[in-house]
Amino acid sequence: MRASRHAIRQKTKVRVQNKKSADIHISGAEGIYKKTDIHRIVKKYIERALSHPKGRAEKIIITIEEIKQKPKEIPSLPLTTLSCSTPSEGKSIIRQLLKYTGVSKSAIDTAFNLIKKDNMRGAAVITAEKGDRLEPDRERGIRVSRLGISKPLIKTLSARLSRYNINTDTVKEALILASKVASCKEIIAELCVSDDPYYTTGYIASRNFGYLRIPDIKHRASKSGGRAFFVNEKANINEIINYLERTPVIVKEVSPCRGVTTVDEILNRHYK
Ligand code: PML
Repeated sequence: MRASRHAIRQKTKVRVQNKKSADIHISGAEGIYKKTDIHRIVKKYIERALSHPKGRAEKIIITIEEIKQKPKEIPSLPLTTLSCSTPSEGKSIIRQLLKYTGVSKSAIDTAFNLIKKDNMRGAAVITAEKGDRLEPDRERGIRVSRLGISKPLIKTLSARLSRYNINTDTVKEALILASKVASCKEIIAELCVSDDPYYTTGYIASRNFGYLRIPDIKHRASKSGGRAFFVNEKANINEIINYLERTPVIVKEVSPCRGVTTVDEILNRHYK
């Protein structure tokens, strides 16, 4: 589901480059479901688009596609929340962690500059060393699609997140998406800041340290946000796009979810 509203009507200051970018993204949702669940899920998606904190959607596009290929099965990334209380602390945590995964300062700067703007659509693909962007259509970016979690496991995940009071669709959907992204061999790490002005928790994720939530990564009411995938210098962008946008992937195992910890504890656990 993709829900949007027209920029001009909302009187929101956006950089209108062409007709396509005149729409403000309100909400997006994806999933792999059994046929019998379709009606329930479509209703849930429509309700979400019509009552979103970013505003009521004026256009809702729902695509339902039969998947013939057996989905690839992956585990979810282990989830932890980092102790962080200001955007500048969040940025410094991100720099520290990404440095350990081999992402250069210039690649991180490219990602922060993109996320700072409030008109980013899909994810950017950035090479970890030189900081070059690889997506063929920079305005559209990459849209991670065909992903889900098996029905019995959604209950397991909900129960684990409930222990830390974070059992929300936003956390579950972001974790499932990050788990698919991390299962792409060419991707070293992901950085995500929500474009929802009222959602100030972001994350960084990688196969090395899992899914690390970063509270207060941006100031409240800030419209900036976006996703960046850091990849090997010689990564094949077509293979990445084919995997992220078209290969069905389903979470078949839930990894541990932990409470709040510090960045030093993560670095000690994974890199010392
Ligand atoms: C989004 O807006 O969908 C991104 C949310 C990222 C963080 C989710 C979390 O709280 O873990």
